[in-house]
Amino acid sequence: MNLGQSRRRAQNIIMAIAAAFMLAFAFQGVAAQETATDAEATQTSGYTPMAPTEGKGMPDGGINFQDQYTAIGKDALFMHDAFLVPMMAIVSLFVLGLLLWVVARYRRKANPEPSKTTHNTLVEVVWTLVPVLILVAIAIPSISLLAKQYETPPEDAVTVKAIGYQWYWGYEYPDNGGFEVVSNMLPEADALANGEPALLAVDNRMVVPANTPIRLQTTAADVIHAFAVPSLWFKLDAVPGRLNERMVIIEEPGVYYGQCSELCGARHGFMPIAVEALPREEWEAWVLEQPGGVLAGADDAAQEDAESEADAAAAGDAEGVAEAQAAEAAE
Ligand SMILES: [Cu+2]
Repeated sequence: MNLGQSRRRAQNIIMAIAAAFMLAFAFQGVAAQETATDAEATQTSGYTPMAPTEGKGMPDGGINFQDQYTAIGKDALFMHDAFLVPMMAIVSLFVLGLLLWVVARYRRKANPEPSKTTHNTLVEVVWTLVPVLILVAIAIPSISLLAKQYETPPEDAVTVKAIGYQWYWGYEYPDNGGFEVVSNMLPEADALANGEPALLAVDNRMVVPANTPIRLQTTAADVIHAFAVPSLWFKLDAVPGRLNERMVIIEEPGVYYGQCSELCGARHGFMPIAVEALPREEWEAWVLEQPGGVLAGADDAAQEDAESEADAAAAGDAEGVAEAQAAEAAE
């Protein structure tokens, strides 16, 4: 073999390797494209994330509370706006007025001979009784409001378990097949491109039915987090090894944003919450699209079918088994 031949052979080998690489890359490209179209297909097959309404369920830049979308939230906001704030304002202005009056009326120039009076029964009774009555007037509605927040959800409530992780949320649906939705914050550019508020938008939302009692449970996998959505009027600690629970009924469909509200580590500020409330039928369709997602009622019926089938089989009743199977097929 001379020098020219071996050089040509080396060139051929290099060409062959290059061609193999190019082929491999081309196949990979095709495969990637296929998965992309798969993902698009599942996206367009039903559920598409709802576009948020400007100013609804998100901060609006004001100093007041956000508008409320639960009955308890509306009650509490009414109590704050119509009762507590006016009461605070009246008491503060009254005390300020008294102070100014004392400063002006009893200054040394206007009142050179100070009175030696130390007791006045009427004044003492009034300044004891009036604050007591004010506190009682505040206590009655606040205790009933507090009690409402601890109401037990009905048995057919939809259970959603929010689990805090460092630093994202997981939403488990134990009554609907037990699937878990993992929810991470969207980068700012993606959020703005979607028309969503930055630092609040997430890739996968907690999707729930509107106008339905939700049994909201919170827990955490690592450290203490807190699950809070201001426009739904709740903040619930998520503590490892503990299950906190409350009922939430969202009165209208929409997207409601919140944030982790317990300092939980370096990325505490980057684990937002987005709750999407859908009409009941749309929520059910969303559940069925999830991996292993079933409707709670359907699950019970299937279980009953299986039980009656097993009962019939145990009794050695072939007709009964056939009947149970036929009933199941009819469903
Ligand atoms: Cu957290």
